[in-house]
Amino acid sequence: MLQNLLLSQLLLLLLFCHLAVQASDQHERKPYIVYMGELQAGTTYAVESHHHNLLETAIGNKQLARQSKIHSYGKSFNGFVARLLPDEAERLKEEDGVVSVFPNRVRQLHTTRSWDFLGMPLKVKRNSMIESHIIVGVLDTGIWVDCPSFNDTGYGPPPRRWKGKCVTGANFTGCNNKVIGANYFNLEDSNSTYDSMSPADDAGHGTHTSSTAAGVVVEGASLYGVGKGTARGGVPSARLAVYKVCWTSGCSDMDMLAGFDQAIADGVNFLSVSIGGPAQDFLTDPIAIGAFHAMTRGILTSCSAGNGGPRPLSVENVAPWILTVAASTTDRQFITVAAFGDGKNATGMSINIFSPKKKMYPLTSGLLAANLSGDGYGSPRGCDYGTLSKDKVKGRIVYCVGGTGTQDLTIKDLGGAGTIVVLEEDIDASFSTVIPATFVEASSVDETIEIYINSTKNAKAVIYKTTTKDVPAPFLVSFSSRGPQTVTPNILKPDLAAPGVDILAAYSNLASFTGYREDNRHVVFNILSGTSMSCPHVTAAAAYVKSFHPDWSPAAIKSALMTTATPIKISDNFTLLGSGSGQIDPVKAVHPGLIYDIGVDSYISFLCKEGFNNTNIGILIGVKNFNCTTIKTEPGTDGINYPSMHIQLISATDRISAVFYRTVTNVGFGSSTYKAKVTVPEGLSVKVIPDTLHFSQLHQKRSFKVVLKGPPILDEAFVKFASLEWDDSKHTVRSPILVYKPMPVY
Ligand SMILES: *[C@@H]1O[C@H](CO)[C@@H](O)[C@H](O)[C@H]1NC(C)=O
Ligand SMILES: *[C@@H]1O[C@H](CO)[C@@H](O)[C@H](O)[C@H]1NC(C)=O
Ligand SMILES: *[C@@H]1O[C@H](CO)[C@@H](O)[C@H](O)[C@H]1NC(C)=O
Ligand SMILES: *[C@@H]1O[C@H](CO)[C@@H](O)[C@H](O)[C@H]1NC(C)=O
Ligand SMILES: *[C@@H]1O[C@H](CO)[C@@H](O)[C@H](O)[C@H]1NC(C)=O
Ligand SMILES: *[C@@H]1O[C@H](CO)[C@@H](O)[C@H](O)[C@H]1NC(C)=O
Ligand SMILES: *[C@@H]1O[C@H](CO)[C@@H](O)[C@H](O)[C@H]1NC(C)=O
Ligand SMILES: *[C@@H]1O[C@H](CO)[C@@H](O)[C@H](O)[C@H]1NC(C)=O
Ligand SMILES: CC(=O)N[C@H]1CO[C@H](CO)[C@@H](O)[C@@H]1O
Repeated sequence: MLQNLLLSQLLLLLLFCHLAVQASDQHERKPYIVYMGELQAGTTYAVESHHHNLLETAIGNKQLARQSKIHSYGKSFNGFVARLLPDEAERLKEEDGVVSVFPNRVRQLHTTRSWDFLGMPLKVKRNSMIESHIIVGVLDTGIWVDCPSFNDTGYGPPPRRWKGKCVTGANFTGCNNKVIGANYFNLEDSNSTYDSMSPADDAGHGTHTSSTAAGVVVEGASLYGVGKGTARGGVPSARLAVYKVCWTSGCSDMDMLAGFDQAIADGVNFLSVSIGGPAQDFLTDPIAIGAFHAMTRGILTSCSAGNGGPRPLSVENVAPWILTVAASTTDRQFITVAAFGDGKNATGMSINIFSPKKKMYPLTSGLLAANLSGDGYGSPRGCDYGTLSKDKVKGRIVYCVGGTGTQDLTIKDLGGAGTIVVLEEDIDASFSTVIPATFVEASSVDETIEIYINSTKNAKAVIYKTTTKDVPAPFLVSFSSRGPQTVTPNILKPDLAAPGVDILAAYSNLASFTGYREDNRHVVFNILSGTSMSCPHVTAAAAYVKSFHPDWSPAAIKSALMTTATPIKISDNFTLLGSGSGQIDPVKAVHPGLIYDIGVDSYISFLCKEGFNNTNIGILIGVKNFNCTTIKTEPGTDGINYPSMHIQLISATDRISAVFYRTVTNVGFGSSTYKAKVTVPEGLSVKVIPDTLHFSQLHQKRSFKVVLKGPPILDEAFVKFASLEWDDSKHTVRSPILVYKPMPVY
């Protein structure tokens, strides 16, 4: 209240002493996004002047209104960005045609063998002609075109449909027939010295994700000999269009929306977005908004689920029209062995490209190397920054217990020769280190190492270069974000999982190998982990499915990937809340048998049921006087025809009672009969009515319902999971069924 008063006073001042106040006032203004839904047909020319009029009304001054506007969207949806005071933003919310007004926020990136692991060998059956007409759009940090993964030898000109541009600039000289488009959006004009004002990839992230999706086949790729193999994207014939929306400062909402606006208009078929922020209401979430408009134009958007795991409630990018991707492990682990002077060994994880130059190095521990007059916070045992004494570390390998997991940087600073770090948590991904280093799980070492270090002035150790080891897979990796989601609780998110651990792919020559500025090593390929890496795998898998079924809707492709996925092994009660339908199987997804299709109208009726009002939905879809009561849902479905089934109980003592209405479309053989098979845990009843579906021809639809009943979930577990499989002996169409009981709040 007080703030409002103050602001309206400011506004009054503004009217009277215009010039004097303007400068400081402009400084107070922050960028807001004014989102205005679908473009009205035939009004494109008037969009900008309409934005100016709205701004003038809200700000009350024509000149200031013009100065305040940063950008008009209007290629694929309507809206603009302007510097506003909070009360001006409030006023704009009330204007006709405005869906939402929200402050610009900055989001973060969700930082090859993976394709063989997914059952897609190099010689997999392809529709290369059609594949080469598919354009994969990537919203990320840009691209480094001049690397082997984007060599366009043998590629014809871009598909005729392509309307995009190749914008050149700092460190970016042009595109080719592989990377057919490149653009960048930096609306706030953050002129950081670390950012190239062009589509050039200063960070390496965008080059990595782009090449994972659609890089060409490169033999003998490796990172300093580690992880040697053939690097390739999932759809090597497809084209790439990159939209740089992430900068040193992060990825801002307004830049991302500009990327979506452009990419949709340019004619991409898929969008891959390895970026996220806290899940929020769809109408103020730029990724949900962008992906919605993409969906209405037949473009499927895949997004990373986030790296907030294993914490529950951490899943991001949860809109039902988005394909939300978790990260799973592959069957190859990068391990780094340390050997001690007493003959013992410890095996940890890291990507250590350094080969030892000596047989052994002097060894000490954080405790022994503590700087007693140090002023650093934290513990010397964990080798926390500022707690160690330089002269006791120099030239030595330091043994650290606990701490931040970034000890290699600290020890390098102090002139150390390496570090062996023991961590309490599960370690299931490897990260590049700036000096020889390995991260060991506490459970795999004992006190004898510390006793050895204490027992002699001549303690020694060596850290070997990283090697690979075959391991069982897939598992859900610990960092991958988990549900339950809170925005639309009855839709299971993430949708599925794909490899996101230790992925070898192309890298930018502008970025340092470890991403640290002090590091001046550059690599052509790099190994990265994150749901950022799993997202482009799914984008490519979707493009692969489309190359066999060019007419399928985004939801049909998504359904095919979900119902053919391999369930992830349940390792705890949150596995399903973190991996959805399971790990993608792209080859199987080409022949799903049945699909759960969802048309634009179904999404709209879903929004109606979720309580979005007629006015806002009308603007969103560009229909005047829209009324939810007029929208037809798929016959036989009530709500959204989602390929997974999920409810969250309101309270812990609720009985389980739910009905899911679904409709499947036959895309397998003309005449077929599918039988329902359910797997049910104790204390849950699942009835499928009818439990047999007869099809006499292709594209026929059949509806059924799934009735869930059960007593309250009284034990400690907060989930009950079942599954439904429609089986015609040639296809298995699988949906997870998950009931979640709210966790007790302590
Ligand atoms: C691209 O690939 C072709 C054929 O494999 C090769 O001859 C050429 O040297 C490559 N170009 C670059 C820039 O690597
Ligand atoms: C950004 O910085 C560069 C180099 O310092 C300068 O040439 C350019 O004009 C700056 N751009 C803006 C918009 O300030
Ligand atoms: C320790 O690891 C090194 C390198 O892998 C190996 O050569 C050595 O035999 C191992 N020693 C023991 C005791 O396992
Ligand atoms: C110990 O810490 C103090 C305070 O930060 C610092 O001045 C001193 O140089 C450190 N000593 C060594 C040997 O690193
Ligand atoms: C090793 O020595 C340090 C420093 O004196 C001591 O704090 C630690 O408890 C010792 N560790 C073992 C296992 O004896
Ligand atoms: C799920 O939680 C219950 C109760 O805490 C426990 O008994 C069960 O083992 C858990 N399931 C898994 C797979 O961890
Ligand atoms: C729809 O919701 C917006 C706010 O989200 C509100 O301003 C508007 O008055 C509502 N319209 C109707 C018809 O309820
Ligand atoms: C929507 O349609 C229903 C049924 O026709 C009608 O009762 C209701 O008043 C309409 N709502 C609006 C906002 O026009
Ligand atoms: C790798 C590379 O080409 N970097 C260039 C980027 O642009 C700066 C400034 O023009 C050059 O100094 C770098 O060599």
